[in-house]
Amino acid sequence: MSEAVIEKVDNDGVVRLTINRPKALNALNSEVLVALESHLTELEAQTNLRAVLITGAGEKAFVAGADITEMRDKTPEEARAFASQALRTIKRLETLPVPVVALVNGFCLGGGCELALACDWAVASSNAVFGQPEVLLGVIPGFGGTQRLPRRVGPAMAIDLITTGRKIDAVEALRIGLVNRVMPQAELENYVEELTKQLKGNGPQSVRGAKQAVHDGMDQDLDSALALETALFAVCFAGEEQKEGMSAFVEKRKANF
Ligand code: DAK
Repeated sequence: MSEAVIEKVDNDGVVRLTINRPKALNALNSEVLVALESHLTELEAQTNLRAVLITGAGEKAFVAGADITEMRDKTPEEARAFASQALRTIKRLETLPVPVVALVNGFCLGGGCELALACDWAVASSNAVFGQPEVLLGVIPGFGGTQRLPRRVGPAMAIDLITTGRKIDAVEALRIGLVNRVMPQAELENYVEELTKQLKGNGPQSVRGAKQAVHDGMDQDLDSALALETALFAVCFAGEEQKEGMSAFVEKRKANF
């Protein structure tokens, strides 16, 4: 049997998904997108889920884009179906109820950058390279880049990157707010382990509620978003987590969530 295009490892509720096409620099083809969506369907139903990590196999690339070989001969209708599959999969990743962390361990181009943009965190190795080079191929970004990139880095920088197709290094990606952290490749795994430990130490329902408030609020006007925050804040007081967290503070001990 051939190797899985997505490898899944579950470490006590922290699930790591690895896109496993290193010979093609983990380019996203239909097989990868369908397999990824199927894993996400399982994860949506997983009650002990605490965080999801997504990365690319090998040391060279996170994801070097949508698969150009597969796309080359598509008709407009086939291209639309391909983009719809990708948009649906990426949206499901974005709306998982727990933090999603992209471990960007190398090239992060086109559809790869669009995948990282749907994650809550992007942690990059210092050799990572980012870009939306679609215009060099005679197309525009088709996996959400024209919409999520300006929301992340602002419209001026998004237009710059999308219309030139220029590649940027990890330091520039950090400066423009495309990624949260940059570090040497050898330190990436340790950092992410610490990050997930920190996330796991916090109240799981609070972390989910905080993610929901940020994500859902971003699509609303400020007053509606603040009302949403109030509602989600109040819900915290209906559960055990808030009792434990605040009691632990008063009793000068570490909370046990
Ligand atoms: N697709 C398919 N294969 C890829 C690939 C990709 N995106 N990127 C790399 N590969 C393959 C290479 O063809 C090569 O395969 P072999 O020749 O060994 O069989 C292997 O990976 C290693 O790559 P290189 O030999 O090129 O490695 P280098 O270190 O020399 O260069 C590179 C690395 C990342 C600079 C280079 O591979 C590169 O420029 N790759 C393409 C990057 C790119 O342009 N990405 C954006 C793709 S377009 C849509 C609209 C738009 C889109 C999608 C849908 N709709 C409306 C439907 C567009 C999305 C994109 O992401």
